[in-house]
Amino acid sequence: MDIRNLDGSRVKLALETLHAESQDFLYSITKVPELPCSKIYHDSWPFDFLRDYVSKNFPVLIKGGCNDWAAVKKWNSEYFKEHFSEKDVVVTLTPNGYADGVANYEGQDYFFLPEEKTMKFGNFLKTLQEKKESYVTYIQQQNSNLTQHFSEFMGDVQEEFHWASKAFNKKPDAVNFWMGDERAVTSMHKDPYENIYCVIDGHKDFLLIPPVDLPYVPYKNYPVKKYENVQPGGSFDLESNPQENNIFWIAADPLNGNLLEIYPDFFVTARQFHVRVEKGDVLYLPSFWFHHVRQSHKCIAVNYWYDIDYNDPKYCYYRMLASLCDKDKFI
Ligand SMILES: O=C(O)CCC(=O)C(=O)O
Repeated sequence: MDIRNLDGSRVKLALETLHAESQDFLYSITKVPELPCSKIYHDSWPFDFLRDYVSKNFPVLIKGGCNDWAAVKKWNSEYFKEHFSEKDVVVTLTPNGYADGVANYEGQDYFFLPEEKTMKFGNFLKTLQEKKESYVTYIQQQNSNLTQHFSEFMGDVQEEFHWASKAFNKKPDAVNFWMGDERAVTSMHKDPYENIYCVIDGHKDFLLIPPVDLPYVPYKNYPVKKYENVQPGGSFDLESNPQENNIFWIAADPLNGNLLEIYPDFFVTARQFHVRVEKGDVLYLPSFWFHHVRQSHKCIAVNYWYDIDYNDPKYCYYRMLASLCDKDKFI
């Protein structure tokens, strides 16, 4: 058959085949596999990790994978308050916990960027302690803020995961520090990074959807707004001219059950994996997996982003899938 004569029913059949085959051979289990941390001390672990998880683009939870770090033993609000109260930190502020997410404003949905404010670490910790209504703070910059802005913390964690660097054959591009309010939600999205995510204190709840389920993940075009002067109690201003005017973002919010009727494919057909990452655990979150994240109050985490290999056939295949679903601008 000439590719130029492909019709819509052929595309539909192809997508159904992808769902069925991946159900039988990949996603018949509904739980992210868990391994004891003893695995990562074997010489063969970088190879096993590459073979069993990276090459299959499949997540894995390593229980206690960073338990031996000084950070896990030391870091919590009290420790930071005692030692780093006067340190300047960049904090994102929102009235509802949705930084980089969709929210309704005066009857219309917008993609909201958070306000970013530099404050003393001690004052940030106070916002978490006080937990004022409609005032949600989160340290969540993803610009390697741990190595750039918290370099004095680096002695308590590893600069890289040697087994991961060996498997990916590169050093991490970014190492990020996260700490925040339990009301802060990271909305569903995906990244072109291999992600090694470590919880230092508290826990994080990840909802994961594999990249092959892109056909069932709805996107919409949203006008962008940016919060300014967010105050306890709910008042805020909006920046008049955010840098971007529009953004394509995922329209389904897993926390909003009312959307079930509008997006049944997302809620019913897409394969959803729920995984709680507890203190000392390490999650391998493969590139392009959709993820939605919530956390316990004052949760602290560190993650390592390794750039993907663009010369990997999986990448080309995801691009093709995105074109098939008319979502190619989103990859
Ligand atoms: O921890 C979070 O809130 C979000 C983490 C995330 O989206 C990421 O590491 O890519």
